Amino acid sequence: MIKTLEQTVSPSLKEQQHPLIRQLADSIIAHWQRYLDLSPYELPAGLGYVEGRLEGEKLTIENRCYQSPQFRKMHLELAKVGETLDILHCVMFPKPEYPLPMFGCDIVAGRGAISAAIVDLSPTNSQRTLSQTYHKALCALPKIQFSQPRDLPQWADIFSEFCLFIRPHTPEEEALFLTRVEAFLTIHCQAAINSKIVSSQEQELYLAGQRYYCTKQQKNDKTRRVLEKAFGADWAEHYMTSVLFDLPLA
Ligand code: BLA
Repeated sequence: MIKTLEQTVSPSLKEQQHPLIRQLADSIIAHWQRYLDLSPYELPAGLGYVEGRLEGEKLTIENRCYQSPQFRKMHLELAKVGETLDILHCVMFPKPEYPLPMFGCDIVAGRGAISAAIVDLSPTNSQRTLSQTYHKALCALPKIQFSQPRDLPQWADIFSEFCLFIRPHTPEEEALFLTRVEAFLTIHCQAAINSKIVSSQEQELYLAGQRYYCTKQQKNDKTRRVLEKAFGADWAEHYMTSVLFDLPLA
């Protein structure tokens, strides 16, 4: 069964999420509102708020989506699988006119504890490197050690050297992760509003970089399996390619 409602449904899901997910969701929106000139972004019909249940537990998905002069799409998604899994997913897709990396963040909490927390500013240029501006700003952040770093899976060659992928072990580590995501967001929003349009030739390369990023993210079987269990394989494929990681049109 798949039920769809308007995107304007009250943000009730957030109240039921793991505290770090709640805080991060509020903080992401606050950063976007503070730095960027937001307008609404229409997701494909019926995909703003979704509930599904095929086998096992109910999956509820709530999406918020915006655009700005620099970003084609800024997507924040909260998902809940029964009482077992809370998920935050966020991606900022730059307009290919601007030489900007992809901001991506994912938090997965199972039965109260966070198993995966990842954030990155992932390069989209043809060398797959971050610009000087980003490099300098990210290098200047205080070094932090987390007790349980995690290894990236095989498909994940899209991430930068600054990618943080951990299992936060204590409330202190959760707070440090939140602070680091906020630093990435601030650096990214400030760089975006100062960035200049590139030549149409370069735009093609940045577009290709975004396509590569999305193609790789679509290979995340852990995300796909959660969606397939609740909605079936066809729906999961449609959702991964048209909402989570849609490829911008040429
Ligand atoms: C991992 N993502 C996961 C896991 C689940 C999901 C269940 C496994 C958790 C674990 O290994 O502890 C599920 N994530 C979802 C679902 C959605 C989602 C259902 O976003 C959306 C509805 N994933 C992203 C983004 C990044 C990302 C933007 O969506 C990175 C910027 C990364 N998620 C990511 C990575 C893993 C993961 C690297 C680990 C995958 C692995 O270890 O194989």
